[in-house]
Amino acid sequence: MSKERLHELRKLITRYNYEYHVLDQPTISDIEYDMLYRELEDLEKEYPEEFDANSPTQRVGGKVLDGFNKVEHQRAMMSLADVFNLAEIEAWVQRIEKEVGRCDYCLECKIDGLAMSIHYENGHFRQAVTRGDGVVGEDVSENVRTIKSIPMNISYQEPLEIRGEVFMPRDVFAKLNEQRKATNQDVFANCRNAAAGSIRQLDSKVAASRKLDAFWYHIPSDQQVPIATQSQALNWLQEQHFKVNPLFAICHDIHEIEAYIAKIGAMRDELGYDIDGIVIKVNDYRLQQLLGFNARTPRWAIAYKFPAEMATTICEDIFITVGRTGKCTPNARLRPVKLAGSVVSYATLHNEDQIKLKDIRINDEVVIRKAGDIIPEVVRSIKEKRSELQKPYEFPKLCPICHMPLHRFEDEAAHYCINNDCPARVVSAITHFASRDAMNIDTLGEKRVELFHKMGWIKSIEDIYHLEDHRDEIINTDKFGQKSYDNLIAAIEKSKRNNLDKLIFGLGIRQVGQKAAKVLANHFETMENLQQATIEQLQEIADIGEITADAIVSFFHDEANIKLLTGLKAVNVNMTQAKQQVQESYFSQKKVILTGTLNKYTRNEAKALLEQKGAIIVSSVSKNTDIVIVGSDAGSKLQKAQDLGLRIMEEDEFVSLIDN
Ligand code: 1X8
Repeated sequence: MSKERLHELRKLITRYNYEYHVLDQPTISDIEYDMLYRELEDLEKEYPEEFDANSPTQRVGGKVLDGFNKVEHQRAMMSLADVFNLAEIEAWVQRIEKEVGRCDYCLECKIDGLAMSIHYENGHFRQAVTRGDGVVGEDVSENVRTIKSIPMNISYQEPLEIRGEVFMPRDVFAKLNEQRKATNQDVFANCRNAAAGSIRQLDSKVAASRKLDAFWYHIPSDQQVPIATQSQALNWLQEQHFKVNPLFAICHDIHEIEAYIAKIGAMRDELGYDIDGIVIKVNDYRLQQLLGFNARTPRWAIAYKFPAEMATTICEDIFITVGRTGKCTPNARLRPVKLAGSVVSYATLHNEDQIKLKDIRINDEVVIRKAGDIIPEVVRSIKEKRSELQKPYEFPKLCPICHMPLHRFEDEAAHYCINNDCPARVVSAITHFASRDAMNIDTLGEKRVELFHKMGWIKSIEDIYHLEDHRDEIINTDKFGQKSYDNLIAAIEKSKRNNLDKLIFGLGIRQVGQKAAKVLANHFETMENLQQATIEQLQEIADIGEITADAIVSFFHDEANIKLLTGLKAVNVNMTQAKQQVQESYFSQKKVILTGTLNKYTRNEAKALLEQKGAIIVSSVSKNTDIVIVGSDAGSKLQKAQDLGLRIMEEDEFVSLIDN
C-alpha cells in the first residue's frame, strides 16, 4: 500500500514540477507541494529497495566528482554561421531557394547559454554532455539532473538524443551576484558565464543551488522520432514535456523574417533570459538533408546576431599587444564602463590605419561597441569634446616586449614583430598549440604557459614534450602538486595521439585556420607529404588559395619550423591522419543501417568502421536497405526491418565480419 503511495507520489510530484517549471502554471501551493515531497522522502527512507536515480527527490545534487569524463558525441555538435544584417540573411535565403526552391523557415530565439546534448534510454534520462569542441564534450549529467524543468522520464521509449541550451535566468543571476558581492566573491560578468561556471561545478549540490534552466530545440534527424520538420520537432519536444522556447515561428519569406526579428528585438529586454540573436532554419528536414553541411556548420541554418550595443567612455591609454604571428594590435585602455551586461576596460583599435582614420587620441572621449563574444572595439572618437590636451597618436617603432624594430609588410595594415624569439610571440604560439581546437592539452592554459616560460621550462613548443625533465621543480611550484602534475603529463601524452589536422592547426601557420588544417590533413594524410608540397600542388586543392599556399610553403622552409617538426616526431607526436582507406569487404557498396546500442563500439566508431569497409550508411529503413545491424534496445527500425524481411545482423556477427 505504502509502496503504491510512493510511486503515486513520484508521479504527482513529477507532474507538479512540470506544471511549475515548464508550463509556469502551478496548480498547487508551495506548502502542499512541500508536504507531498516530504511524504515521498519519508517513504523512500522506509523502502530503500525502491531507490530510483530518476525520482524527483534525487534532483538536489549530492554527488561530488573529481573531474568530468570526456565523452565522444555520437553525432558531431555543429555551430552555426553568423550573419549580422538583413542583407546577409537575404543573400542566404536566395542561395537556399536557388538550390531547393521556395521554402518555409523556422525562426527561434538564440539563447545565450551553453549548448548541451542529453540522452534518454527506455524513457529514462541517461546522460548530459557539453558541446566541448563539438566532437568530444564532458559528461555533466549529475549537474544537469538538478535542472528541474528537465524531465527524468519521458513517454518515448526509443534511444533519444536531443539538444538545447542551458542558461541562468536573469533574476537568478542578479540574486547570485548580489550574494557573491556580499560575501566578497568575484561576481559573474553575465548570465552565460554564471551558467557555465555552475555547470562546471564538481559538487552537484552547488550546481543545484544555482537554479539553472534549459530550452530544447533540436532533434538530430537520423533518429526514429516521427517528425519531418523543425516545427514538428519543437511540438514533439513539448509533448514529451521538454521546455521549448515559445517564441518560435514559421516565416515564409524575407519580409516575415524581418518582421519577426523586429518583434523579438523589441521584446528582448523584457525576457527573463538573455538572447543574443535569432536562429533561422530551413523548416523541412528533407530539404535540410539536401542542403547538407559545410566543414563546421550546417548550410540549412544561420544565426542572426543582434547589433552591438554601444557606450561612451574615455580612452585613457593606447598600448600594443603582440600575438603569436608577431602581429601587433593596438588596444585602448578605457575608463571602465558597462556594456552589454559586462564591464569593459579594454577595446581593440585594430591597427595603425584605423587609429589614423578615426583619429583616436589618448584622453579622447570614445564610442565603443561589443557584439556577443567579439572583443569590444572603439568605433569613433567624439571630437567635439576634445581639448588642447589630446595629441595625434604615434604608432611605436619598436616591439613593446622585445624592443626589436617593428615591420609592416606591403599590402598589410598590421605591424609585425619579426623576432622569432620575442617572448610574447613564443608564449602565445605555445598557448595556441595547446588550445582546445589545436592539440587540446586542456591543463596547459595561457597562465601556465606564461609561468613555465618565465621559469625557462618551456622555451618552445617542443619543450612541452620534455616537461618531465622539470618534474620536481613543477611539483614544488605554488598551487601545483603531484596530482596536477600527473594530469598535465597525461594530457600531454594524450595529445601525441591527435589526428594530423589538430597538429597542423596547432603549428599556427599564417592563413591556416581549423578548416584549412582539416582540408590539408585529409588531402596529404601525413606531415611529410604536406612538408614536401609545392605551391602549385597546394593551390590545386579546393579552398586553398595562393596566399595560403605561399604561407604554407614558407612555413615549412623555415629552419626553426623544420627543427620543431623533427623534434615533435622524435617524441612520437602523431603525424598522420586516420583516413578511411576504403577496403573491399562483405559490406562494400551495401546500404547499412545501425540501430540500438552496441557493446563494443559507439555509434560513431561503428559507422567509421563500416565506411572503411565500403558500406553506405543510411538512416532510415526501406526495402532498399541491405543490412540492419541491431544492438540492444533496438526499437521500431528493427520491427520495420523484420516486416520488410531485410537481412538482420546481430552485434557478434558484425564484430566478426569487421575483424576479418
Ligand atoms: C545554438 C542555439 C540554437 C538555438 C537557440 N539558441 C542557441 N544558442 C535554436 O536553434 N533555437 S541552435 C545553435 C547551434 O546550432 N549552434
